[in-house]
Amino acid sequence: MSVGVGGAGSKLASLLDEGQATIVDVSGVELERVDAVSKIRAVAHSSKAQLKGSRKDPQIGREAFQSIKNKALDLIKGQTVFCSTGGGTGNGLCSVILEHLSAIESISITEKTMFAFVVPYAQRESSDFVDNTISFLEGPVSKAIDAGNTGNLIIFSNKVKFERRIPEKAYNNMIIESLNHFLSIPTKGEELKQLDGNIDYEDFCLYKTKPYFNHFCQFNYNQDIPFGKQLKANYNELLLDPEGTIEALFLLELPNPDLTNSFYSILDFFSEEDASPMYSVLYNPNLKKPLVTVSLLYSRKPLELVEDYNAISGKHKRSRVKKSLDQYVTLSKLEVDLTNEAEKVLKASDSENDEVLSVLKRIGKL
Ligand SMILES: Nc1nc2c(ncn2[C@@H]2O[C@H](COP(=O)(O)OP(=O)(O)OP(=O)(O)O)[C@@H](O)[C@H]2O)c(=O)[nH]1
Ligand SMILES: [Mg+2]
Repeated sequence: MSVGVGGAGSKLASLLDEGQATIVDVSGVELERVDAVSKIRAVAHSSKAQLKGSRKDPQIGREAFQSIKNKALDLIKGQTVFCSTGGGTGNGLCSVILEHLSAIESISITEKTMFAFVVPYAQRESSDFVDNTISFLEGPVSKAIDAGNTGNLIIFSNKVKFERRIPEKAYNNMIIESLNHFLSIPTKGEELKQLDGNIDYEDFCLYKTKPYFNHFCQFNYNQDIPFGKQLKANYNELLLDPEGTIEALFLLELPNPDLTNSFYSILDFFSEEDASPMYSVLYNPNLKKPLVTVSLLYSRKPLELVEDYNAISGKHKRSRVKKSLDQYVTLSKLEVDLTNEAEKVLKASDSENDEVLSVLKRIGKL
């Protein structure tokens, strides 16, 4: 069973569990809108928040956590938690949850929680969403990775939603469909005839408890083309790209049992990557072409994680640099590469305007 926290989190959890999820929100209005077996209202100090939620302020979500502390920490054990990183409620409540998990000495495997986050697309969404996301990734998420007390962490991005103008409901369906490709791996093993390898429920559950980022994707596998090339071309566009695989698993479904040895070239690929995967090869007579479902577990340091996120929000950062330049100098007098120079400094540091200013001073433009 999954747990949805905040607006986006609640909708996604409800969709995955077909209305059987538990949802948590400070806004009573948002709780009413979503189907769930259990609805938990976290109480914020201000009455405005009870009506309108945290209004993009994670501090309000953090404060509201106190009212559900014991319930929430119990509820998430062994479950999947969904939240967006941009708003105030999901971000605030999940920040405290992650911090609590990070402070625990160790957590038993059956109590590990998998997290699925939705990050905003900075080129279209508000800069508050972006700033909240960066603090969330740099802070609570990074701490949780270091502590190793979570299960897999999955980062969905709203990039494709905005770029292709996909309605929210349809996009949420895409997210859940893609997640189900991964989650249904052990079920398929029970339904279809096994040809080679095996991933049973225990193996799969253990895999989900590893404290790494999980990138999964599914595509038709052509054994005449190198597997690595196909994998890269078919990375899941709803997720941040993976980096440096630590562990992996794959399920290969074949329309024809004669093709069984085709999985060896997938194993070759992973052995070159130094990650020996768990795998399962099944006969699926309903398919026309071989279908492979792959999951890659990888780790990121805080800075790299934010860089991954910034890679999908480059233009936004650039426009922020431009804004600070506009504020302090007359752009017409500047040389073109000034923005680049300022950007380099921005990349290497956290603070913004002061650094930009000091660079401008250094190169004699102020
Ligand atoms: N994919 C997807 N993204 C959503 C959905 N609802 C909101 N978002 C995104 O989530 C971010 C906003 O977070 P919400 O989940 O609405 O906020 P919240 O956690 O309820 O917090 P507050 O409303 O500020 O109290 C933005 O980046 C939105 O684009 C949804 O149904 N699907
Ligand atoms: Mg909300």
